[in-house]
Amino acid sequence: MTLPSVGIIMGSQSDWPTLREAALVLDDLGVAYEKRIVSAHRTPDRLWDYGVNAVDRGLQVIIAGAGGAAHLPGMMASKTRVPVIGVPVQTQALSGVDSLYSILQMPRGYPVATMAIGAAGAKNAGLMAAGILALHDAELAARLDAWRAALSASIPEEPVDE
Ligand code: RP5
Repeated sequence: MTLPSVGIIMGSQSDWPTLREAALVLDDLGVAYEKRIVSAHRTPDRLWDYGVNAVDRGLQVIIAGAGGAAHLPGMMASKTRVPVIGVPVQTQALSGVDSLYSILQMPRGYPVATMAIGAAGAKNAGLMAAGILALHDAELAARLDAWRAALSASIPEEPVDE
């Protein structure tokens, strides 16, 4: 079995429809990942264990998504030097601006690479993770280049009436 290079973690089951966008693009690119529910508030011990063991388990990138008081990405960044990509999940009350600000404004010393709010951010998190891994994986780099070229080629030159 291929050991996962990417950990996709989220604060709740309710975040999965958003974070699945990251998983889908990693599937497209042939990148092994694992997915876990790890909540900064509801399962702090699980968060601690995940962060402490991330390097030894061979994780190279962690994608962390959460909504509202979204402390998961920042707390994970405080527990491991594995790069953390944060995905602000869109919320009902504040449209995800709460999630965005919670993830974005890290104190110096403990960075989180923060994506856009919602599904687009999750998909870009997957692509960002693949780009990091592709620095040392020529076959993945070729797949990512092809993926990007296909997206570019799919964009029509002219708009049409819908
Ligand atoms: C956060 O609280 C989670 O990341 C989720 O976005 C939000 C709401 O969680 P649920 O009440 O839907 O489980 O911790």
